[in-house]
Amino acid sequence: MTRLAELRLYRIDMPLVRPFRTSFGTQDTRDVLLLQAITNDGISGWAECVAMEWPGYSYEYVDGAVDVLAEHLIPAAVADGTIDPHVVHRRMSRLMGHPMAKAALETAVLDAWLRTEQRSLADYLGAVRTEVDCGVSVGIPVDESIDSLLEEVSGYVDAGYRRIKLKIQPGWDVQAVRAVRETWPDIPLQTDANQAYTRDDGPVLAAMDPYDLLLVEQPLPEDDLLGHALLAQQISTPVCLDESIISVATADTAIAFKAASIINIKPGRVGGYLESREIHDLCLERGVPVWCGGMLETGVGRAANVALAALPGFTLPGDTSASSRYYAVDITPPFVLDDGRLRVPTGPGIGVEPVPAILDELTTWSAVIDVANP
Ligand code: OSB
Ligand code: MG
Repeated sequence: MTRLAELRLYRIDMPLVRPFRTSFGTQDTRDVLLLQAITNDGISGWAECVAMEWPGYSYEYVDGAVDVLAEHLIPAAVADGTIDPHVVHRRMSRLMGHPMAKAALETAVLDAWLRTEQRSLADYLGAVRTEVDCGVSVGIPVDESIDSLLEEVSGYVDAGYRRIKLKIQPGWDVQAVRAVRETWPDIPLQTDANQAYTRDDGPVLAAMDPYDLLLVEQPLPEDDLLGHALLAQQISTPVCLDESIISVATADTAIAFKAASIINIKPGRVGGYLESREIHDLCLERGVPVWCGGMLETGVGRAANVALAALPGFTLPGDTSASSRYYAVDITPPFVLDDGRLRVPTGPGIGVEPVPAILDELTTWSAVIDVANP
């Protein structure tokens, strides 16, 4: 019987092609935690933990993810060597929080299991597309100039991206949106505030209504569902939630109380691809459009996200950009945009793996954890 023999953790340092500034901070590099789940017959499952270096987007962060994985999640979920991702999911659900760490462990096991079964993640999740429409998330220019913004957006429009998302915050909002809309009257456009506004900011958010935005993402703090519902009554731009949606239950609540009419599904934020699929199914049933968010993933996380984005309810372009949007050198063969789309991997599991020499060169720390003592 196939069982898990060993888990390897790697931390890699990935320089971004340009700094990424949001309302919660600026990043120049991505400190990525990778998991490799190795079976007794030498098959490797791979996953990327999307926690960032510091708790700016959510409370999780890389050091914390390493700790909770090594001390709690791995011992609780895979000590007997199971490679059944549903068993791993159920066992981890008895521990609170830490969805990004849980998602990484579940996905590494899921990938190993699917490779053993010779089945692709896209097929397993229920993909209906062979390629997905791609958008791009544009940070706040470090020099806060509209010229820099237009230059960056221009590069993405030329590259073929099918939707532009502008990061906004108080002081960097209406002007930026107006400039991009006036330069590209027809491009699908949306904004993401990462919780930077308050319940009193209805007027400034309404000031962006004339620019034909697909949605505004997470304007208010993550715990303020009522605030989002009240805001949705004050603006005509649809409200989309990212940080607030951490589970099927929160998605159901947000929809029922009209706090969101569109949902960004990020597997790390909700604890994995199994939970992501359930949120997708619920939203499809409720007629709520979803799209696949991103966390500046390497090719490992990107491959799995692209598979998820191929499900039928993902009707809006995702933050599933090409490798070159983020990194000069990706750790997998690069994802390349073709007519504004990325191809869904078809190989077993997530369909890609790190190039050993590149992984080796970028690794700053690694650990081996024996998981099964038969
Ligand atoms: O809020 O969607 C977000 C990146 C890091 C953390 C949070 C977010 C983002 C992005 C970039 O917007 C998405 C991507 O291109 O990966
Ligand atoms: Mg977001």
